[in-house]
Amino acid sequence: MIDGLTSASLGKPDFNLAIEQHAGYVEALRSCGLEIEVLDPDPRFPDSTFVEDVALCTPACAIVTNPGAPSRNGEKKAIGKVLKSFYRHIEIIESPGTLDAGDVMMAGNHFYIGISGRTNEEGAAQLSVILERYGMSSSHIPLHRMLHLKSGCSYLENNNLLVAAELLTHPAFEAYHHIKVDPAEEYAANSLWINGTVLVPAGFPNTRNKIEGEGYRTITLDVSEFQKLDGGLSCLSLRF
Ligand code: CIR
Repeated sequence: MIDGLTSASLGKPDFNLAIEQHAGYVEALRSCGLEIEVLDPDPRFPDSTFVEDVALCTPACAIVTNPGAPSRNGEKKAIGKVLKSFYRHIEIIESPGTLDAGDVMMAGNHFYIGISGRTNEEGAAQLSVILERYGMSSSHIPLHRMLHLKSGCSYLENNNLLVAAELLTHPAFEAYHHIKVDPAEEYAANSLWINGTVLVPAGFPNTRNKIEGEGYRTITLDVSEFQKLDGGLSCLSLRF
């Protein structure tokens, strides 16, 4: 992972510390009641720890994506095999469509799809058609500055949206109650709701306080080594 893609200017990750932080993440998910399957490392792909990007897991089907970064595209092969043991229906996004599932936020039966440097219009359109076939709806959100849609927002269920930066005033999210993330804490916009508890990255106390102020229990996790590669809490797992 020390060779992973990054725009963060935070230096190279410390591999051993990353392993420790990852173990803490797995433990936190487990403590929220999840059953965990930890995949083998794939040294061919330095960004493959960000497993969220290569598949979208919905209640009805899994969709293997077509990751937009050339160095990550090959990650999709291995995930298809893993998902076969969990899903009867597996769909795929095909070129020229590209899609990273970090650009997809699920809110009930509706999916928001960011159009980003990784996810193009064609990829988003393919995903919308697939979702519709399984009775789910979607809308597209063009992004200007963010790596992925979920770099700037997280749905915390109960109509609560944790939201930052360019998405704060986006009309698509008007109906949600906004929990606003300060510009200095933007990284914490990627927090993770699991069975009523919210996992929040360490070092962003205002955001954690705001989330707790809405009545959620939180778990704070240090994921500094993943932040160095632009990755957040949601990116490190597929949840279904
Ligand atoms: C990348 O640039 O693809 C990785 N270094 C970070 C991916 C983060 N994933 C996510 O936001 N879902």
